[in-house]
Amino acid sequence: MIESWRWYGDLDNISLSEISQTGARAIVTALHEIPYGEVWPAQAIAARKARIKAAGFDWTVVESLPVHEAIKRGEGDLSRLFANYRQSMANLAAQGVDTICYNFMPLLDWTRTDLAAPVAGGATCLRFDAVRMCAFELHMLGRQDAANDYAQDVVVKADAWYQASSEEDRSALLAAIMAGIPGAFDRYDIAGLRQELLAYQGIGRDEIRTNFKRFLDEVGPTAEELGLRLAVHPDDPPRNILGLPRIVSGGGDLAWLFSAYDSVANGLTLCSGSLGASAKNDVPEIAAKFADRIHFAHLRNVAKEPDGSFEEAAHLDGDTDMVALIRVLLAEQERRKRAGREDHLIPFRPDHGHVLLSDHCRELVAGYPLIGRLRGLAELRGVIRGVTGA
Ligand code: DNO
Repeated sequence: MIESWRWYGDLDNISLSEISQTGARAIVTALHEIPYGEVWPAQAIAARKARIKAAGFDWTVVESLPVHEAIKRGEGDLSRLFANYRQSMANLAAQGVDTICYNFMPLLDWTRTDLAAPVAGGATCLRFDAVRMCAFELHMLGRQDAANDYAQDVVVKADAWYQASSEEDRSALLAAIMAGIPGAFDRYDIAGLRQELLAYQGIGRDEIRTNFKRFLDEVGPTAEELGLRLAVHPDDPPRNILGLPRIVSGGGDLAWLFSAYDSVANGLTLCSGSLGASAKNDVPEIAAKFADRIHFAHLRNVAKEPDGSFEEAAHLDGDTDMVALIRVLLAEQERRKRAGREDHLIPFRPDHGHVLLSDHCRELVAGYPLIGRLRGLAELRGVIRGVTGA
C-alpha cells in the first residue's frame, strides 16, 4: 500500500519536511484556494506538483475536487460547471494526478459536534454527539422536523442541553459543525445555513440520486478517456444531516452507485471511519464486496454509542477490525498484481488522529494533527508489514 499524508498546502502549518519525517511517501492535497466550481488552472496544478516533488513526494491523489452545490441540487443550467470539472480533470491528468477523491454530501462535509473531546492522559479527539447535534438542529437552527431524526430520549436531553448552554457553548458547537468544510470557503452562520437549506427544499433522496447519476454521466466518460479514477468519499457520518439526504452511507448505496455508472473509473475512497460510524456497516465486508472499486483508503476507527453518538478512537482501537480490513485491501492488491496491473498498490492515508503531545502547542487543521496521525501511520504500517510478513 502507498503511505500517503494529507497536506493542505499553504493553509497547513505542517511543512513538507516535517511530513517526510513520518515516512509517508505520497502527498494527498487539493487547490483549496480555488472557489468551488472554478477550473483548476494547469499552471497552478503543475506548480503544486513541482513543489511536492521537490520535497521528495509524489502527488497522485487529489482530495478533493469539489462538486458544486448546484450540481448536487441539479439546479439550472449546469453545463459550465460540468465543463469546468472536466477541464480540471484534464489538467490534473496532465500532471499525473490520476485519482480524484470527492463527495456528494449535500452542503456539509464531515460533521462533528466536538473538536476536542477528552481522551485519557490529556489527548483529545473528534466526537459526534447525537444530543448536541439534535440541540443544534432543533433549537439553534429551528428545524422542527429534526425531532423525527433522533430518538425521543435524545430529543429530551437536547432540550436540557440547550436550556443549560451558554452563548459560548453554542458558538463552539456551530464552529465544530462548520469545521468539516475544507479550505477557506463556504462556512455558514445560522442565518446562512437556513438560507442554504431553503435551496434544498423539495430535494429528497431520489432527486439527489438522479443528480449524482447525472454528474457521473457527465464526467465518467472523461475519467475513462483520461485514465482517471473517481473515488467518492462516503458520507460522514453515514446518516442524514440537517434533514438533507445522504446517499453514500452503506453497502446498498454503493451497490446502487456502482451500477448507476458501471465502470471501474467510478470508484470509492474506502473511508473506514465514515462507514464504521453506522452500526449497519461491517467495513471489512463492504471493502471485500466492492474491492475492485477501491482506489484510495482512509484508515481510522470509531467507537460507537447506542444513541448514534461516536468518538474517534485510536487507529487500531474502536469498532472496526482494522487488521481484517487491511487483509482485504492487501488481498485486492495481490489480485491486481496477478492481473498484471502496474498500479496495483492502493494509496492510503492515516485519517484524522488524536491531538497528542506537542500537537497541543500549534494551530492545526481540525482532525489533522501531526503526532496523532504519525502514531496512526506507524500503527497501520506495523499491521501492513505484519500481515504481508515483509
Ligand atoms: C475528512 C475528509 C473529508 C473528505 C471529503 C472528500 O476528514 O475525509 O473531508 O476529504 O469528504 O471529498
